[in-house]
Amino acid sequence: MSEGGEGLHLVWARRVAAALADCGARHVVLSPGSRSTPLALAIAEEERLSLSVVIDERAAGFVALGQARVTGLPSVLVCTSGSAVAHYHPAVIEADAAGVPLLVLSADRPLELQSTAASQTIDQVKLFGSHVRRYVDLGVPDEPAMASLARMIASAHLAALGPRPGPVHVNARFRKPLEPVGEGRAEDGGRRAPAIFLPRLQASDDAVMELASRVRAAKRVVVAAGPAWGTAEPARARAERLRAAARVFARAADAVVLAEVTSGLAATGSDEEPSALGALGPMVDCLAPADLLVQIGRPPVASRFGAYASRAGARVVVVDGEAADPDASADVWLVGDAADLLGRAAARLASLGPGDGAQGRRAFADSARGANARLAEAVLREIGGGELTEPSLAHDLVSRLPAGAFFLPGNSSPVRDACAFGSFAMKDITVIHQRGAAGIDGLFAGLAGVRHAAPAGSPVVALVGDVSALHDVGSLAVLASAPGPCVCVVVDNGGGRIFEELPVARTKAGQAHLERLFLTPPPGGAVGALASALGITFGRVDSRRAFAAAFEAALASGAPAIIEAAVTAEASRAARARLRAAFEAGRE
Ligand SMILES: Cc1ncc(C[n+]2csc(CCOP(=O)(O)OP(=O)(O)O)c2C)c(N)n1
Ligand SMILES: [Mg+2]
Repeated sequence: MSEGGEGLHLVWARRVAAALADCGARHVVLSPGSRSTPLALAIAEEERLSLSVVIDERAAGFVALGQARVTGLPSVLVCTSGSAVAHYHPAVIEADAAGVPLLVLSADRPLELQSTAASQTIDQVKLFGSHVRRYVDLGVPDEPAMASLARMIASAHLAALGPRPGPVHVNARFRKPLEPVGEGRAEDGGRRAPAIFLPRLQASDDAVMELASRVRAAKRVVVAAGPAWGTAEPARARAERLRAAARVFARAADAVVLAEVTSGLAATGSDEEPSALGALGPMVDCLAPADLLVQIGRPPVASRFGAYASRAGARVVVVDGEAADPDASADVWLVGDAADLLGRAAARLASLGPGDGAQGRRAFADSARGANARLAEAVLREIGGGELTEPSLAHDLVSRLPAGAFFLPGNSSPVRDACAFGSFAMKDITVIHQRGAAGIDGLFAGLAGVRHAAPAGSPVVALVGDVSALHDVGSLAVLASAPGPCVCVVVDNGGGRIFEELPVARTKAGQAHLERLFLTPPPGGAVGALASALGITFGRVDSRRAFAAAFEAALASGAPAIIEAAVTAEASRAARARLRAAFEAGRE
């Protein structure tokens, strides 16, 4: 028998591919290599798996993240042995922190080649340390183990899905020859992977009662929704479920729902809304402290949220990811799916009656509705005019998103601006964010991944900073081949302007070194030249009108496009100051 057994590698790899598909995996992102040959061939043959090929494993990792964020299913990453695997690490870290399912399937050498100076051979065992939910070593293909192979894959897939979704590392070893030998002659004595039915993390009746009782006694109830956790459920369905439950709860509790864009909960705040659905950041400056603050999702992005939360009478954190309580100020952790908990608490409130605080809550909700309307008006007024600034850009972009679109606000200022100035314009859109580890990395790749997994007719749009764009130029080739309407708006504001807001920028040393050490303004024209070279439509705009025209044209083109929006830091600063003053004036 040859080193690998005749045909055994391919039969083994086919069993892996079939098991992945049986478990429900849909997307595979493969980076080329030799050691992964059996896996590559088997996956290409498996018709139930949709395969993308991405050369750079770092980009591939973020493509898979984008896909998984849309589908709620682990996307599968396949690569060769050696440093290739390590390039997945940033995406694995983000998946871990955000709770996004991901399955890394790395090819490896057999154990006897470890520490022998064999080429492309490194120690891949538990390479991602505590950042993965589980490490599984499949060993080398082996006929007696074939019967257990599908089960091993199913267990890994299950660990990626829950109880808390996240990354899993499966290491698959192969001996040479890697190419098919005597194809198909080895017996596939394997079994199919089991079908998996997942539970939903349900809060206990005690937790539901605790929330309902606290609401009944409170006079000012606020639900603050920060970035949504990753999920083993399609992003759109999950957001709809949460939105519906929050509405029912808000109506039953007369609660004020402060939802930032990243929560998936933000909505129009129209008259039909029974609750005051408002932009979290500006609103916290307008509201009296809550008696009862219920936080769902991750800690909100708005920097002023912490101060508002610290004044709350009681703070309840709904734990359906990690216990999101970084400043250790929560009084209660209610563990369970947020939508389930809010929906059941609303039903409990209906049966118990509104309690002593009902009148106060109604008055508070009315005043919040008024404040929200005034803030929305202030945004429209102060953002007005033709000047393209960071606030007007974020607002215009969110307003122009077609219903059904997927939107990715990049980290640093874009996500903050989208939350502060875009929340007033939210419609039926699905927001995908990268707030797990809040990296500025992989945003072009993530956008391409969302494009792969989103329905063909749904436009996909991102807003990213200029430094973030330069950080991920390696992924432009991936973006270039993304199928369908896919628009990335890059904010050219002369570098990482968020650093100007940090205390260091107000120190003498910080000022002396601000540009070189922090702002790092990217070379003008670089992203445009690279994008054009790769066949991505590129345009640069410097007014609101030009942005509107370029954006509509890019959406209509049905192909990947980058729009560079030139804004000056001064004009954006002035716009922010005007808006802040208007918000102050809008307080009661
Ligand atoms: C991978 C990674 N590296 C570095 C950082 C630190 N960082 C945070 S914001 C930022 C600058 C971002 O600049 P840009 O994308 O232009 O956004 P702006 O601040 O101008 O809104 C950097 C380098 C990070 N968050 N992630
Ligand atoms: Mg910038």
